[in-house]
Amino acid sequence: MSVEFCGLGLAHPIINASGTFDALAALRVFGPGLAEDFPFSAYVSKTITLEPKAGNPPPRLWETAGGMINSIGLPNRGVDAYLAEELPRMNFSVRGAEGAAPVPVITNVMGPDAARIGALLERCEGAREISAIELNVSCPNVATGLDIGADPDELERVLRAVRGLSSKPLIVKLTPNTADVAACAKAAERGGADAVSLVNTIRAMAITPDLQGPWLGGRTGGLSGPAIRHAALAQVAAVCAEVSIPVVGMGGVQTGRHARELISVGATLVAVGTESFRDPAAGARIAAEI
Ligand code: RRO
Repeated sequence: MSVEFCGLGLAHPIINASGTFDALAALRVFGPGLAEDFPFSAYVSKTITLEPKAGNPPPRLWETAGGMINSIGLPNRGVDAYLAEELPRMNFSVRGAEGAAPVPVITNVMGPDAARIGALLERCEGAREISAIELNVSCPNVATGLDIGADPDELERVLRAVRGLSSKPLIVKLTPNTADVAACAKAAERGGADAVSLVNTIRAMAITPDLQGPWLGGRTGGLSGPAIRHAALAQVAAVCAEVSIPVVGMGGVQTGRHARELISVGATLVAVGTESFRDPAAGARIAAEI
């Protein structure tokens, strides 16, 4: 079951999708038992930005057939508070069984341009608790307004500009909201990514019951859960066929069988997201089912 990923030795191939499992909240709610038997072999943080962000106005969630749409909008306290206050506690809370090494922490970051992404990487560089960086490129570019990760040329340019600023393994979290996700994955590889992860959520909208307009405060959001599993599988397979770096596959995984399907098309790791909202111990169950 153990797997080597970007130089990290992981106990099994199941990690969490960014933003779907809060290790500190889990410790508060479920007590030390969950921390001692952490469901994932590595812990991926919610996306962190350079400056604090309040997030989108409510409502932020819409439950739909076989999934949900979220429009959370990146609420976070900014990288400095994350490094000073959250990361040291997180490292403790995801510690494995008594005497075992802590589960590696992968910090997910996002910025609207190379300068701010570079600053995030520089800030994270000194934090020895961070084992790897996941760069979320589902972020509108300040210059073009298009998501950085949706345009292969722009993605490669940004990655080349920032890659040298971090010595940590760099995972690029690709967006599915693009014409050719495999072209974006290849651009990430050329730009210096050590791995890619996909899929993020698929852009979606919900309308209020009285048909007066969008339900979500952010107007649109991201669809996740079983509803997107087969779309995700197709994108993961397309990317695995084109890159030689490792791939983290995700999208609607609920069972060990679903995880094995992603592994069968070439994924090295599988991330569990929406299912953890239904069952916070889903990661451990899915790892056991594999
Ligand atoms: O915070 C969010 O609303 C959010 C982010 Br940054 C993301 O990458 N994917 C998602 O579904 N929601």
